[in-house]
Amino acid sequence: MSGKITFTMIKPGAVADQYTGAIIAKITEGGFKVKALKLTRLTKCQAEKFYAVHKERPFYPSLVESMSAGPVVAMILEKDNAVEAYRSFIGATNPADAAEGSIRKMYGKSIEANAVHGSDSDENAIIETNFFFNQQERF
Ligand code: FUP
Repeated sequence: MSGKITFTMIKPGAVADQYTGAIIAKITEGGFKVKALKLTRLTKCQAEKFYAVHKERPFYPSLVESMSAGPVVAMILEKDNAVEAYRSFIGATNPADAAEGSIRKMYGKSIEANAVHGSDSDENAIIETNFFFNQQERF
């Protein structure tokens, strides 16, 4: 049985480009309910931890740099089968390959600056929500 919760982050590039409002509107129109939300900034050390699974990859240093370059909007989203539903909603990792009308196609600039993060499993959704939110910040 798939979980009802996923974690997303509007990445620094999209926040800097003032896409926050449009992206949140699209997410809610897509039937995802916002259960927690904050504007915050990852330290370099937090970005390294968040993307630790990619630490041997050539793009890791640049990814860590860009993810800690400015504020992000972190959210917990609720929907049936949330992880899979949200990943399909935001589109492929590379905006160039993402479906027309998807968030990454509309607001992503490159595979690294791809507008939003979405958890890739129920297990990671729990880890990632705990990374950003305490119980009092969830509704
Ligand atoms: P996704 O789950 O769609 O976010 O994609 P991945 O887990 O494959 O990638 C994690 C992050 O690494 C994404 F933010 C995109 C970034 N990335 C690059 O910057 N370069 C690459 O070649 C692949 C991924």
